[in-house]
Amino acid sequence: MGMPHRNDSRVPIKLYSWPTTNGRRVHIMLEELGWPYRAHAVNLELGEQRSPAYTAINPNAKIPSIVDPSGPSGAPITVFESGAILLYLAERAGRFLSADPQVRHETLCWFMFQISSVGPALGVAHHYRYYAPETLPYAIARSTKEARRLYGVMDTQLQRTPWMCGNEYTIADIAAFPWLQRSERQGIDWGEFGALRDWYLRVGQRPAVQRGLGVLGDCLNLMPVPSSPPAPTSAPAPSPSHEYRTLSNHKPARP
Ligand SMILES: N[C@@H](CCC(=O)N[C@@H](CS)C(=O)NCC(=O)O)C(=O)O
Repeated sequence: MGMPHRNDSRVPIKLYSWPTTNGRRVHIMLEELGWPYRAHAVNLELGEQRSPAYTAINPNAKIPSIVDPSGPSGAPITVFESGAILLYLAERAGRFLSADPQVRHETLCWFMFQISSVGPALGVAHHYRYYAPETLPYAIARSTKEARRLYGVMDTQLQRTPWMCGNEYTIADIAAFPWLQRSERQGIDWGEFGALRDWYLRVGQRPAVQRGLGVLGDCLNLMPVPSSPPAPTSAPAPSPSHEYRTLSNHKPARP
């Protein structure tokens, strides 16, 4: 039996996130669904992801997470890991993942490829090329080679199909898009990947994707720049009045 669809569109989902690649996967999905949600900023620059209040939601101390007050059994459910969240929302909505068993499993191959290969590998290239405090030629060469190989796998697929898996836009497309937004930090020349570039431009034109990219976007401008990176063990205690700063100027999606 499949997951019961979520019919109670009056109850907003709580989103705990920050405008990063993995966060944006979920921001885009929520905007695609058009369900009401409330976005709570977990300020990664201040180490809020390591606060006890947040690790009670996500024991892995990373964004994104959601709390759906109206879970499949009617009780609230907490879901963390961007892949698990996309799958949860797709199943609750009956959208962006076909119910046809053959198509569903073909789509899950491309979805899992995004979650387990593309995201982590592009993240590593991004790190060594952009954030590493020292230049490590071997790490840069190896991670860039793998990033280019993965772009090639996606480009070959998109020469055959309009979307990441077949004729429909699915969670495999949503999982991929935000990571490819950082191509310049991954050593990628889009000229080598024409079919993927066309797909990228098509996804980027979707109104829900554009709205998703704006979710919590003001955080990056409003946030105070800390003088030094937060120490791993000294996360700030959550404020007693509200555990997460909810941006007053963030407008939740329309139901
Ligand atoms: N596998 C996790 C990865 C999540 C992740 O790495 N999130 C990053 C932001 S994109 C994060 O929270 N970083 C903060 C930290 O590592 O302390 C997912 O897909 O949700």
